[in-house]
Amino acid sequence: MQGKLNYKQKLGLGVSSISALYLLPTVVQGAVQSNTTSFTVTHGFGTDAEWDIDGDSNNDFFFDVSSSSYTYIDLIFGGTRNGRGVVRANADTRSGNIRVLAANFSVGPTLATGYNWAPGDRSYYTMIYNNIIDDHFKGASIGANYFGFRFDIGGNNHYGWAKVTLSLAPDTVVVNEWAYESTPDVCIAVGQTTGNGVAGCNAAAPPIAASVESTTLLALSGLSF
Ligand SMILES: [Ca+2]
Ligand SMILES: [Ca+2]
Repeated sequence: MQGKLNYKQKLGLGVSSISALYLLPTVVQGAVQSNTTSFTVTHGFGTDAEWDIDGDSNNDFFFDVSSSSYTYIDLIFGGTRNGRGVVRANADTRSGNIRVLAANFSVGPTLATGYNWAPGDRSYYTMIYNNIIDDHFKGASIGANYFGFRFDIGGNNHYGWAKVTLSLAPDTVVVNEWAYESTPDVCIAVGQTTGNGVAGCNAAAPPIAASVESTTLLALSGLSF
């Protein structure tokens, strides 16, 4: 009797253990976390909006809408918020630039050649200004645009992407969806909503590498012969 009970207990433990194993890759090792809870920021209605990317009640970015007669919608990070930057191109020399990214662009600690992290060196990053898409939002157009971001969780950088849809008059930014890697310092591909990111993916091989001459890659990797 005691043995049967133990056996059942063991069976129970076995099932629990198997369930735990299935959960482990998500909980312990981390994975891409996606969110499709869209929200709308529109000028004319005074709709400032905080953006808590990971839902930990610590705000990460902030969409600031002007309350004056001229219109703007700015993305703000840093300060008391946990946002730590957005991806821009090296060619974007103006402070406060954001660069629209193509699908599968790899967002991580290091970026593809020609890109860098826009630090919190400016208090605001303008997306729309007075019924035009602002020159700071490089490559953006009316409709859907993707950008890369990083933010802090517990003292570590996490990487992600967001899809925003822009429209004008009334100036509007709809944050359609976003995703981030729950493991610090792990890359995520723009548009990726499931699976695991790849640690060190950018340092090893940025997505654009396939079109780069191998000799260039060797040079970029610092190898010499
Ligand atoms: Ca947060
Ligand atoms: Ca405001």
